[in-house]
Amino acid sequence: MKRLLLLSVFSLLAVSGFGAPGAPFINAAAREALSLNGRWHVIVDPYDNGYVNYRLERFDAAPKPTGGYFLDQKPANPSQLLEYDFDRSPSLNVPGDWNSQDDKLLYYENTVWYRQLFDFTPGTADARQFLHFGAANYEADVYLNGAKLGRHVGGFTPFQFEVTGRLKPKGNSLVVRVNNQRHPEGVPTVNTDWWNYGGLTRDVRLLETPATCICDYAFQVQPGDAHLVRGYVQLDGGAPGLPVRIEIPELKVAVTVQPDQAGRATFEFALNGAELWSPEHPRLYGITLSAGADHFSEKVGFRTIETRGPDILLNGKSIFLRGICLHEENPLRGGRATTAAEARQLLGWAKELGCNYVRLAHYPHNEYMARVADELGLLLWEEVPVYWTIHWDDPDTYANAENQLTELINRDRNRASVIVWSMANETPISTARTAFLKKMVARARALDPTRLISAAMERHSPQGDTATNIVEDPLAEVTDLVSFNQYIGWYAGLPDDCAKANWIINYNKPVIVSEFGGDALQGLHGDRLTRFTEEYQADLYRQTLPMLDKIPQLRGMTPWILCDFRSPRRVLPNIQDGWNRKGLIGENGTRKQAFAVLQEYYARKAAEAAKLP
Ligand code: GCB
Repeated sequence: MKRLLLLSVFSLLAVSGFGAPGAPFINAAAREALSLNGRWHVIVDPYDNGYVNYRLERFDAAPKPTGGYFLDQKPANPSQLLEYDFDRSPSLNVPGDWNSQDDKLLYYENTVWYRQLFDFTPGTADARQFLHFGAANYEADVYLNGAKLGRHVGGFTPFQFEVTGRLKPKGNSLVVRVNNQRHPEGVPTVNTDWWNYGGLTRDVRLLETPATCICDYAFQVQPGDAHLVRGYVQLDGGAPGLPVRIEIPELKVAVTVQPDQAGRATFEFALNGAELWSPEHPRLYGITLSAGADHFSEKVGFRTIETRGPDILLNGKSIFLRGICLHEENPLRGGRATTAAEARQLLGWAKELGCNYVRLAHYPHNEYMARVADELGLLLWEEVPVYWTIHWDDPDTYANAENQLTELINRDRNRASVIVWSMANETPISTARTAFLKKMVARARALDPTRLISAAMERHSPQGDTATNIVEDPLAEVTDLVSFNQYIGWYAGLPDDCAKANWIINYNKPVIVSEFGGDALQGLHGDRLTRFTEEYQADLYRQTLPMLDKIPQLRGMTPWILCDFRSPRRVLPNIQDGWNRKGLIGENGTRKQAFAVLQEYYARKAAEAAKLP
C-alpha cells in the first residue's frame, strides 16, 4: 500500500539494523486486544551484556541470534552457560517508567530487558495479530519467541509489529530491550530540562484484526466550510476492495464508499445541523466504521481552526487561548503519567485554572491526554522533542524528528482538541536549523493541512537596550502562529522590569506567549523580592500579565507550567532537590499563590470573550 510503504521508508530512515515496525493502527485502544500490561520481569543491564559480546559485537547482528538475553531460554544441558534468568529476576509495572518504581533506577540511563509471557488463541483462523506499543523511551528492540521483530527509535510515539503466524497457544515470550541512553544526534539530544524516564511507559497490547482491516482514517472539517467533512479510510490486507461503511447515527450519516486498488476510500458528507465542537460545548459524535468483518467505533468532534491576520478563529469566531504548559508527569508521585485517570487529573487542574487550552510540552504525550481533552473541551498544542541544540546538519537526526512528527500526527489527526502541531522549542537561529524546521513544517502541512503550525521561538534585545524585546525569526515566515518563550523577571532582571518592557513583533499573525514563569517552592514565603518564594512567583505573574496584554496581536499564552516536575538540572538544595519549581501546583498537589493570580486573569479574559458577539 502506497501510504504504508511511504511510512515504512521514513521509519527505516530513522532506525538501523533489523526491520522497522509498520505504521501503527489508528485508535488502537478501540480494537479487540489482549492487554499485556501488568508486571513484567526485568533484567537491569548497565553494560548491555545481553546485547553485545565482549568484542562489542551485537548478538542479533548475525543471521541467527547466537546468544544474549533475548532468547529467554533455560540451559538445555550442562554445557550451556546462561548467566541470567528472567523467572528469577524482579518485576516492574508496565506501563510505567523504571525510574519512579525503584530508587536504584532513579538516575538510570541504559538498558533494561523486559519479559512478558502470554497464551493466545486466535479468534478466527484467518485473523491477524499485531503487537502494539504506546511508546518506549528511547529505543526498543523487540523479540518474540526468540526471534527479533525489529526496532523502534523515539521515546514518545506508538509502534507495532505484525506477528500473524508467530504465536503459540501457550507460553509466548515477548522480550523488549529498552534503552534510554541520551545521544548527541538523538531527538531530543543530550540536554533537556526534564527527567529522562526510561521504560515501557505506555500500554502494550496484542491487537487482533480480520484478514483485511481498517488501519487508518481521517475525518476533517474543511477550513472555511464548517459544514463539509472530507476524509479517507485506509484498508490493509488481501482484500483492499472491500466496501467501507461509515455511520454517524446522531447525524443520520450513512455512507458506503469503494476503496481504490491501494485500499484507500475517500469520502465527504455534509454536517447537516451538527453541533460544532468547542471548549464550551465539547460535542462528540459516535462513529462506526466497518469493512467486511472489521468494525469498531470512534468518537469525533467537528470544528474548524484558522487564522486571519492576528486572529485565531475557532468555528469562525475569534478566540483567546487561556493556556498552561504541562509535562506528562504525575507530580504526586514524580513519574510518568500513564493512565486515563492521570490525564483526567492533570487536565482537570487546567480546567480549574480557567484554561481552554493546554500546551503538551515537550514531546508527544500519551493518547489519553488528547482523548480526555476532547471530552473536557480543552484545545491542545502538541509538540515533538526537537529541543534546544539538535544536530541540524545530520540527515539521520532529521529523519528521526520527521518520523516522530509523522507518528504523532497520524495518531492524533482525528482529535478535535488538537489545533496546533509544534515543530520545536527554543532552537538557536541558523541557516541549517531554519532549513531543518521549514522542512518539518512542509511535512506537517502535507500530512495535515487542517491545523495550525507553530514552534516555541525566542525573543532578543538590542545591545544595551534590555527594555526592548524583538521577536524576529525566519521560521515565523512559514508558521501560522508567532509563539515565543520569555522569562523577564526570572532569568533576566526582576519582575519590576515588566513595566518598562516594549515589544517589536512585526508579523500580522496571532502571537502566543508559549512560556513565562519563575520557580517557587510551595509553602516557602517571604517578600516579593525573595527568590523561590510563592510571593515572588505571584508578583512575577501579576507584572507579566499586563506586560503581555500590551502586545496588540496577543491571542493566547501558556505560562510555564501547571505542576512542578522532576529535572536533573535543578540541584539547589532544600528548594529544588531535582525538581523544576515553576509549577503553579507543588509536588504535593497544593496550589501556590500564583495559581490564583492566573485564575483571576483567565476569569476576566473569559468574561470579556463572552461579551463579544
Ligand atoms: C524553557 C524551556 C523549558 C524549561 C524552562 C525553565 O525555556 O523551554 O523546557 O523547563 O524554560 O524552567 O527554565
